[in-house]
Amino acid sequence: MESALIAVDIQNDFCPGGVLAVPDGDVIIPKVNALLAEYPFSILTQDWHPPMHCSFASSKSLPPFSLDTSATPPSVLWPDHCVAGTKGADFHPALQTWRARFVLRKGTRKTLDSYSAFFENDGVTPTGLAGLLASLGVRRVLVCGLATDYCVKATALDARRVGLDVVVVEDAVRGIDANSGDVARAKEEMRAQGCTFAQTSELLAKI
Ligand code: VGL
Ligand code: ZN
Repeated sequence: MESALIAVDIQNDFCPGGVLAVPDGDVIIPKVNALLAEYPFSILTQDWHPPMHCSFASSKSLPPFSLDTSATPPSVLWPDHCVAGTKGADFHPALQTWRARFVLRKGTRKTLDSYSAFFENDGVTPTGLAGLLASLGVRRVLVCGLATDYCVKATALDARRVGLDVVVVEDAVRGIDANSGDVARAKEEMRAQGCTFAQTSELLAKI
């Protein structure tokens, strides 16, 4: 069965030193590089927002990490992050981006965020990734990257929704865990929707 690797948002702003740093976000990079070296179908996603994006707390004059209750569904407001064309939006320099087949930018519209690599946050606007994978005969995706409780979860759940087998690479994801337990709950949700979990070493051994 054809498998594709999806490496979610391994960007400076989500790594230590970035404005929305995921604890130990950079620790996964050697594992992701090893997977990229072995899986010829690979997609890097890149959170890529215009200035004044709807997910930025500053755009709504609210504090970062507060809830935007005017959005449907209510959504977390973030510090300004991954602004298109800035250093924070670049991939982490240790990520071997040259190995990847595709780069998918998401969250590029000012008024609509996109956590998932498959659909924007309205749940219906496709990014095109499902069609791309279908046209390549890909039936299974391995999901790694940042952050477990947001974009990794959304990507894994939407992959299930479009009928793909999903393996979450457990040692190659890290989460924000803004409220303690978020990561554990995200894993439970993914498991409940039929995602399986594996370690990088198992996936490399199986090739
Ligand atoms: C993400 C928050 C805001 C992520 C992206 O990549 O998980 N989280 N934008
Ligand atoms: Zn974002």
